[in-house]
Amino acid sequence: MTSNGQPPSAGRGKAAFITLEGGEGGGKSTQSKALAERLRAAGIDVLTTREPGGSPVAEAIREALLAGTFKSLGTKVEALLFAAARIDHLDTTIKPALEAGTWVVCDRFHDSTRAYQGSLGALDPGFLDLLERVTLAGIKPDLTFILDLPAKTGLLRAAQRRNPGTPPDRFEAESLDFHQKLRKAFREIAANEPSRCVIVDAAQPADEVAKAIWDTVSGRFGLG
Ligand code: Z5A
Repeated sequence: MTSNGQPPSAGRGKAAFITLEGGEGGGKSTQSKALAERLRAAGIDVLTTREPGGSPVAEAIREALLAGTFKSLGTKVEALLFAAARIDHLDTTIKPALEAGTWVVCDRFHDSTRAYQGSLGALDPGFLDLLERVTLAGIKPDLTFILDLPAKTGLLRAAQRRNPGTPPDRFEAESLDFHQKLRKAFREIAANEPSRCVIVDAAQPADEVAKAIWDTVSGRFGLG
């Protein structure tokens, strides 16, 4: 329930909130764009956005987080900063869009905090639950795709895409063991919330991943 006692989707009309999640190089940006194109072709107004970021303040927090500015303060502080960025993103971008009837497709959202900061810092699940409740205040995605692939494949894709001479960012630079734990954490999130989360095999060619996503979206929301 939301703070005003309404169910989470009350007052949003038919606009859906869809998130894409998973480890590095899973193809979230590629698929977010492809899904938005399919939705627009079906006559649906859609906004694509991302986390961390999606609003001017949240983009500023993103830059510092990915540069590793706060790494020395520990995972709990980083989790709070991801949450601060998310609150602004929700207030200034996501909620207004949904209220105006615009669908929202978001590249990463709250599951990334649970998976990354949970795996990185072994944060107390009670702390993560509380942080999530305070941050989301009742707004949860209607549907989440977990783009699943072996950690090595994802890291290789991320490295190939990076400009020569650019170092990996704060999270890409973590160990292979961390990225394998991350994959497990996302799979556990999907297993715990099967009605919201759908695992997609992201090792397939990009158009097959896009087809699997579209088949689910069109079936779930009754699009032709
Ligand atoms: N983070 C966190 O710790 N806590 C949080 O709460 C949140 C985030 C919200 C954001 O980085 C970082 O913040 C992220 C987690 C952390 N960790 N890192 N690093 P980001 O936004 O810069 O990066 P990302 O979200 O991890 O995305 P990505 O690695 O940039 O990849 P992607 O969006 O999933 O994939 P892509 O850009 O669409 O594709 C990557 C490359 O693979 C590209 O060259 C594509 O052409 C190629 N590609 C895509 N699909 C395919 C297929 N199917 N086959 C072959 N090649 C493909």
